[in-house]
Amino acid sequence: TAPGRILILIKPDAVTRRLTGEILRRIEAKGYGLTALRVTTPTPELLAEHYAEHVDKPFYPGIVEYMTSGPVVAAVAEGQRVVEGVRSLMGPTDPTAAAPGTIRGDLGRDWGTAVIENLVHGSDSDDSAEREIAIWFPELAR
Ligand code: YYY
Ligand code: MG
Repeated sequence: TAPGRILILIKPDAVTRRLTGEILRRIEAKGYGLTALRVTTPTPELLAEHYAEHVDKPFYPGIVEYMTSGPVVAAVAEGQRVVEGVRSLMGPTDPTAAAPGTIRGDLGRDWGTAVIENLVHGSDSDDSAEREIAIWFPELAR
């Protein structure tokens, strides 16, 4: 079957901590290929689209503050079952609870901030991936 695609964001905490290479290394080492890569500081408007499912949540203002605090690295990776594979590599949302061996579990912790700083975003389904790729890389929209 055709390879899948996923939108990955290396969030500002990870970029600031110089973990971009380490995170991309893990994704590449598992065998996925990068097909797009860009450094950008997102606008609140772009974030409202990206986080449409969260805009009404109490932690949303914290998301905007966090995600506009510095540059993010946006990437598209592809491969068979890449959404499942990258989500597994990332680990669950809370880095304190994420298992060792995962990106969030190995590299993240609770810093006492209002929003969970967890280093990385990965689309949670094939449909989410296509929606998010169209937001961050309009030239790659299908
Ligand atoms: O997909 P994932 O990043 O693991 O979590 P989501 O439920 O999509 O939430 C997106 C983002 O929002 C999460 O990475 C941190 C933040 N967040 C939070 O700060 N507090 C929560 N209770 C839930 C999510
Ligand atoms: Mg999510």
